[in-house]
Amino acid sequence: MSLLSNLQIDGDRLWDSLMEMAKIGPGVAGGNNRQTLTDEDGEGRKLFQSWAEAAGMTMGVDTMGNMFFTREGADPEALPVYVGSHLDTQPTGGKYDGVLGVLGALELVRTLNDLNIRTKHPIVVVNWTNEEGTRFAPAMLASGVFAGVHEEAWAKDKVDAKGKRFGDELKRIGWEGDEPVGARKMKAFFELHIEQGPILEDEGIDIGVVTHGQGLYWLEVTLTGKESHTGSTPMPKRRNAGLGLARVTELVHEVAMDYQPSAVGAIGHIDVYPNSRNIIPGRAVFTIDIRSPSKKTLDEMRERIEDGIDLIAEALDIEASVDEVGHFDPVTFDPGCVKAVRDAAERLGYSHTNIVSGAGHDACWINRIAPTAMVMCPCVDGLSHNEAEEITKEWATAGANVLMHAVVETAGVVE
Ligand code: HGY
Ligand code: MN
Ligand code: MN
Repeated sequence: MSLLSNLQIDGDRLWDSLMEMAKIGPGVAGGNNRQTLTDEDGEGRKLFQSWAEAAGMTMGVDTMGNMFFTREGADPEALPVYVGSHLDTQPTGGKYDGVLGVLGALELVRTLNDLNIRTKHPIVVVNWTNEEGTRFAPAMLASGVFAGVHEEAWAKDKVDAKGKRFGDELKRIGWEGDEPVGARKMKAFFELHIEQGPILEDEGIDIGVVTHGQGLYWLEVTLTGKESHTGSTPMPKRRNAGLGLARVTELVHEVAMDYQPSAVGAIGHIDVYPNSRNIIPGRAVFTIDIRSPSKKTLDEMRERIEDGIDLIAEALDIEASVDEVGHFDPVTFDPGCVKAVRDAAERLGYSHTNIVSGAGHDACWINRIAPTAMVMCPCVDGLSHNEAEEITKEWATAGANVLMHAVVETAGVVE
């Protein structure tokens, strides 16, 4: 690698691409609302395709809309090194969550082109469909199908809040490809992502070497009571699903607090019916999001919460049902790929530390079928899933440099 020890990406070009992509599906407060399979997602895909093809790569799209751009290697038979992330955003998302990983991968190819560097293994840049899981649950849906965790038909039947079906929306925006999903084989997969937490910035560290990812459950709860008049229904006669929601919200928080410092728990998605000022809520539908780096803790939390929901339902004379709508166990990334990331950070002189990913990523599923690792860069105040999400050009550049070195190291340079 001595030949390439000072190999560096063009940070200005990466930053310009990030700002260009951020113009598509703007939010209302400076971030993005480019939710999966919307017209804005389709537009972002087209822009990314134009850039990737301008960088001499050829596109393949699978039946889940996952986009793959190949930069040929000297040995076409050699398994490619895949690198990428996701372009879809939360409804009040930032400009960098996922996008930095896709455009950082594009930038490394642009840099190799500039310097006429050939690798032995091909390099494939990826945009995974529906990483966020906000419009169609669960998160990391298309990478999950690719990794054989979900059935394609099951995924395509997922519907959004308006009853629109994933498969129909994918067709509607014109991004249902013909490649069988999961047919592609990988030598390795690397993903660059913002930390989405405060550790790197607080400790003044440039690079997170992601050794593990915490596990997650998404539990959709339906509490059914009885609509009735908020004025004339005596308190003892109420069957208040809204009160049940409040108590479960507190329960989730308390259980998570019992497993500090690492466990987390919250309820982010909430629908209350009929949501009228003077009707006692008859139904509450909401999703519990609990996570922990320990499978034992995660399962214990789930059990305690489900038992607690039963007690709350009984006390309030309401019915409760719990559906698992998302789950993955804690992930240990490939030591060889993790070492390539750490060696790259060292070679480039960046401060770095091992870190466990708090958020889920496509890499968590791909890790099941190919050696995988992630690179993280800091984000301002650790904030993400908020339109105010911010990073610096220096952080983006450092992350993309480490990503490039790890990928090139793994793909092998042809002298
Ligand atoms: O939920 C997650 O961790 C990811 O942002 N989809
Ligand atoms: Mn993400
Ligand atoms: Mn996200």
